[in-house]
Amino acid sequence: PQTIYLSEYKVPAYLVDQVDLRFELFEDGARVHSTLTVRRNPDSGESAAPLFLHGDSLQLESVALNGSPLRTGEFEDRGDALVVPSVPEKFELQVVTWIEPQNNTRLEGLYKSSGMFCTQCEAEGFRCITFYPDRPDVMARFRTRIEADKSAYPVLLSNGNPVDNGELENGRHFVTWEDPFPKPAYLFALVAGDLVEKKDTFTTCSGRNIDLRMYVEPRNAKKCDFAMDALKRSMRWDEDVYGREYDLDIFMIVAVDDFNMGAMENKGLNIFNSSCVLASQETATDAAFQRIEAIVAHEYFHNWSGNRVTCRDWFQLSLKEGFTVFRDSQFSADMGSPTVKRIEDATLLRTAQFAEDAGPMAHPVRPASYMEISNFYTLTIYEKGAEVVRMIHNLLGDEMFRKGSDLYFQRHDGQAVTTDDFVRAMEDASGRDLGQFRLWYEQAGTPVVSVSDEYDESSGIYRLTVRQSIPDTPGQTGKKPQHIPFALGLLGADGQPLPLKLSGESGEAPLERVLELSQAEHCFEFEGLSERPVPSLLRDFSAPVRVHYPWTREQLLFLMSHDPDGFNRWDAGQRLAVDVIQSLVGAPESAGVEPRLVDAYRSLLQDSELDQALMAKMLQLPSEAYLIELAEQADVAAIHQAREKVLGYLAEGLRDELMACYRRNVGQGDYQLTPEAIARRSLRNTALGWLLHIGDQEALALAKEQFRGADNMTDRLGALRALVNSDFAEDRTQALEAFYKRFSDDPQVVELWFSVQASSDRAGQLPQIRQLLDHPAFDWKNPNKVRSVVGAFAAQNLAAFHNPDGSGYEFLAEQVCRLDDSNPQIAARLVAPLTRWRKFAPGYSKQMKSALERIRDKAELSRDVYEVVHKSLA
Ligand code: B3K
Ligand code: ZN
Repeated sequence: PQTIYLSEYKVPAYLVDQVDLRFELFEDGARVHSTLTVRRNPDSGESAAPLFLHGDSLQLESVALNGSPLRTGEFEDRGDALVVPSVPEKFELQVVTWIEPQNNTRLEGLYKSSGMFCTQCEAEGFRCITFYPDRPDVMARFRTRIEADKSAYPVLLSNGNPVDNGELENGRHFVTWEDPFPKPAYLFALVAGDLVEKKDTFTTCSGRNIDLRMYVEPRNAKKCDFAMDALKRSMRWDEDVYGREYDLDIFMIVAVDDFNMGAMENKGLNIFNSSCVLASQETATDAAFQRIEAIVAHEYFHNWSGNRVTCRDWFQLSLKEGFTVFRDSQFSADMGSPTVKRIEDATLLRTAQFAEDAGPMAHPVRPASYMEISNFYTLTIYEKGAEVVRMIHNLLGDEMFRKGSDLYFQRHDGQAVTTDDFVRAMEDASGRDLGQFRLWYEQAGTPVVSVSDEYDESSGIYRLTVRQSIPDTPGQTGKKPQHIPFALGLLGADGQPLPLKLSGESGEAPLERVLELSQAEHCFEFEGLSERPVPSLLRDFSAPVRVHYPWTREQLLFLMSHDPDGFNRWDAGQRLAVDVIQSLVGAPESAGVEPRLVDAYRSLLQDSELDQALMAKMLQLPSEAYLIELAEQADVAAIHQAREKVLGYLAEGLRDELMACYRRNVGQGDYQLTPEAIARRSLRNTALGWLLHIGDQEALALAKEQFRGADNMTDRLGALRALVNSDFAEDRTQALEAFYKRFSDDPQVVELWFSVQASSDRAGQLPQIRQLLDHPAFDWKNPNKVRSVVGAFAAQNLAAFHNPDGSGYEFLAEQVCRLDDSNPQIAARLVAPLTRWRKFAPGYSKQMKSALERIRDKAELSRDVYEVVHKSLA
């Protein structure tokens, strides 16, 4: 496959002003009539360039230019492109293609999902529908007429506003849609199906009434309310916080079962993976509700950050994704607990994005090259990209940042632009120089910030030396220092915050400050300190970096109970737990667990003043995945054992406190989704899980009771998970059977049922995983099912996946090869756990590598899998 380079970007030779589409949908295929109004791009130097249109898996039926059919020789059908060597300055091109949505298993372009037609065009799916300049800097107005059998497909949807409809012969009908906003083809969408309609309305800040619609299969009609409300909250929030009003008269959301990703922001017609939009108290966990709220908001926010202002090319993907993830994280923080949201975001970043940034697929937030763009919808583009925008926000402050975003939207409305344009708008609005800051977009790798300190009692000066370094990544060495906002505070022995007065400063000293790092090394001198302070570093995770400081366990225990920064309070607990677990990795069985850890968790459990949502987070031990990420040469079995040992020791030592915590937090009153109620459920289910982990009989009885009597999925699944991860084998089997029986007709709950087993080292050993693949509810064509078994096994059931005999790797290689033919995007994502082979102890890494080689040697590897496997082996 070919590599595409940012440095080779050229403006399009031709622009499209108008696209007229007519879809004839049938059971054995679809005919697509396209009329493009094209003109030569005045900004392109090439005057006699051929017209080049992308295509993929299309059967060309006819081409005409200004109404005259083109003859052989006047155009070239290259399979992946249609080329017309000679065209006038301005013209109309008519192209008719035939496609087979019913056989489309890649789920790109137009395909069928449980009997309905739907589309996914980002990034390059539109070329699977018709020949087109399928690049985001070509923006056109779309008019779309859909024709289909009326009884099978009563609902026909596309972007924009409906402008016409009517009856046709043979029981067919049509609807025509017109989207007044010019857009790139990746935002095109079409849906046809037998769907029920949920209606609502929203009045915008300027008083316009917007029709809100959700379209779902009839069996899901009762699962729409939460998403609809979340949509209205998002619309209001974007007006209040960013001054962004919705622009069409109608906004639609459709749920489909077969979808490669979470959801898609098509203009006016968002399409969602069912699991990211449908929810009810009985079937969705708290985590699912929160995910749905965040994704509904994310897709809605794209209407401005992505659709009105879009990307010039796919190297700029983080322009819309990083900014929109930042926006949705602000929204979620406002809707719930800001500290908990920050903890969750940082956990994902530190566990998964740092791992990506340290692996063979590491790339900058604005990559310089790619083979397959689908492989670049990554944690780096999304999550690190959001952190980069967050840092700009923190450097500029709320008000200047808002001025910058206003300028960005106003200056670039209707344009396809670059991350540099975004930064420039922020600079122009605020007057700040973000020159060095731009390196965050260009350099890959996670900066390491190493801090050392000394205190001079006689002068009262505390000296902090801060060094940054950025590790080499594939194709990038010798990196320059970056601009890092580094928030910190200093605590006195009594737990009080101390003033941060830099030498030579006058006036009142703040109790917290953001140091701006720009050089490889800085030395900061704080004066007027009568005691040696304990530093609280990188507060609220002010930059996506690794911080190294030689904290003692004493200091971590102190910060865990005294740091006024909630994030760092949690982080101190994590660092302490990591330190304790790491010291036991590979240690003899007789090695003891740090007793102060039990004491710390005991005070936590007894702290009635602590925010319960924070407490719930603080009780979670660092995950195996995070411990692996932190290790030099990960020995998975040893890490697993050490973590289990600590968990068992804590649960034994805190048995009574955990039982009390459970009883204190059992359900009272109605199911609510407030941070407090969510925290209570989290606390009781954590307590239950720990107690079952040590085989507590009383807890077993409570778990069974909760499992049977729960009025919501969080508690039912919490009890199920605790049972599944316990050694009560018989109760585990019974609960799994009962759960399946109860929910077998709900695909989303069945996915939960699959993943609870696949991610458990008790219920998810390889032979059991193979049985799940043979289960009648499993379906290779449905990405959610594949993710809930194969994905959960490889990413969450680490002890089983990394079985020292290599069977887990072999298994994954086998499934990747199987999926590569039907759905390359999903196959390429599943490879990820193997790509980190260099990170593991030799016994593991050798076998991981040979599993990768097995995939590499498969015949006719897709471009998606090819890129990931070859880069990982390089
Ligand atoms: N923009 C889409 C992602 C599409 C991915 C296509 N491979 C979802 C989102 O980020 O909102
Ligand atoms: Zn997005």
